[in-house]
Amino acid sequence: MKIGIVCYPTFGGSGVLATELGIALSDKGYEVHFITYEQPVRLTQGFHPNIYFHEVKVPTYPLFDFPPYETALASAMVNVIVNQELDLLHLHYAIPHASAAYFARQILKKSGNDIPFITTLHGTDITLVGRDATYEPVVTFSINESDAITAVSDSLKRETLDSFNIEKDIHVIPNFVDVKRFHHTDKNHFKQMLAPDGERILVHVSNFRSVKRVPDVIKIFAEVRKVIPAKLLMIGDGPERQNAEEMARSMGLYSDVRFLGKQEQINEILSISDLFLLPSATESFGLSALEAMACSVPVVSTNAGGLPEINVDGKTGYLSDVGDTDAMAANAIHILSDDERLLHFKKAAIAHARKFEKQHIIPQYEQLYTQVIKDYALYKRDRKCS
Ligand code: GMT
Repeated sequence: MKIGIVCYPTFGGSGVLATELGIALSDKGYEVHFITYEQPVRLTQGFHPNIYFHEVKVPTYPLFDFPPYETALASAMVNVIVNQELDLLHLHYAIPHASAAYFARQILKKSGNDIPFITTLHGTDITLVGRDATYEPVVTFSINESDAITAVSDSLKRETLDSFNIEKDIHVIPNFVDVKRFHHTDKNHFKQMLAPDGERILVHVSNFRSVKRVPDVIKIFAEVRKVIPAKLLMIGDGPERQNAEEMARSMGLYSDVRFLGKQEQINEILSISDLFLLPSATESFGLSALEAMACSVPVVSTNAGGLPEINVDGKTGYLSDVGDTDAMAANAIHILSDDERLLHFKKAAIAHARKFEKQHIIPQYEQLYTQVIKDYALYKRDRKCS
């Protein structure tokens, strides 16, 4: 089977998941073609003989204030589908991937080269961006035109059905983690460098957008540090980073907070961490929290969106209302203040993360691909006959 994957190539969870899916499929022998404007971040590690990357180039012209990416993407889809004889397109993030795929398919129908497409909804394409009246009609239309729709959590499925007029079933296929890569490894020398006096290490990983409520991470850490010797590692970059750095400085915490920026070997950093903080305003799933749990790191998070589906309150960590930094700090202190309790949470985190191992989830995508391709072949046959 030849599959085209369209995603955002950046550090965001949807691009990460799409890339991990492509790698997993290629390991199983599928031919995978990524179509996007840059090499996806996680594709830079190692060579994968079954993976092809097709860069979408958007020529600029003095007339364009906004170069038309969607048009360039639809054209790239047409070319790759025809030249590589793809069987299926899998789009991650509705905007503008699903509408570009619809356009590409309309073009290909003229020559009979059209193929089915599946749209996977990841969160902000529904919860923040897609609902905006600027995009809503196109998002609703192109989701409905998809041959199958998947959402990464039950919560996101509910939210999509509540906010859009969706005429099809939405399959929930949760995100997954590659435990061969994300597992606890002994990096004690590294831990000693960052926490020389045995301080607890708290960690936050995100793209530092306002939805992540990064200032809450600093507030929680400030409370924890009053009670427990601790260090905080801030991984990633984005619009809220500078504000968070200033906050840490003005609160006198800077010597205990390290802003490490974008990192590729996140599993090594997670391996030396004791607690993951994710105080997001909304989170369809929280892939970063799942990767932390797979490395044996408990999670203190909000109860927003799909987070309760991965972080089990009182077992793998704790859930609190959005903005309740006092409760999140108290929960963090509870977990970190006792060695035995911490170990208990760590073990529960890893056990729960294993339920989301990639070998349990990838077959769900394979099954859906097979069904969609079969149904589309029947539809094309009927179209030809009529
Ligand atoms: O969280 C972000 O800002 C990035 C965003 C994305 O679209 O890349 O992540 C979304 O998709 C991830 C993968 O499915 C989920 O784990 C994240 O929870 C989700 N983010 C939000 O819902 C805010």
